[in-house]
Amino acid sequence: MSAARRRARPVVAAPALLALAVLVGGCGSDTSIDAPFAGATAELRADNLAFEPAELTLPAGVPLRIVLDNLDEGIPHNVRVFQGERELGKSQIVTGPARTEVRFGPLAPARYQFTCDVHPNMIGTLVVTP
Ligand SMILES: [Cu+2]
Repeated sequence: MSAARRRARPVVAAPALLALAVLVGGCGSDTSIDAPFAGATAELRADNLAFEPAELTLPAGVPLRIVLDNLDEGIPHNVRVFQGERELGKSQIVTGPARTEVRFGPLAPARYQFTCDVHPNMIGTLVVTP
């Protein structure tokens, strides 16, 4: 009886370990840029400690994505999208040259902001149009 219980334990534990491995793998990788995306994408560069362009335009009512191309060699950047105090999404911090992305939305037409968590002086405006 007790032997059967002991054998049963790993069977119970295995799915939990597998789920954990998938979770950790998903957080650590940044392969989602190449994954299919049904929505609108804006391309953004981090160049010489500034966002280029400083203003992005995306449409309302669809899933949104900003792909950040960090051109600053050896310098970490990311992009975080927010409206007032509300964070709408943020990418991983990547050290250039490297790319990352943030997916968020859909959003209502308005002006939103984006920044870099490493360099709060890097700021930009996202205009979501009707
Ligand atoms: Cu930065």
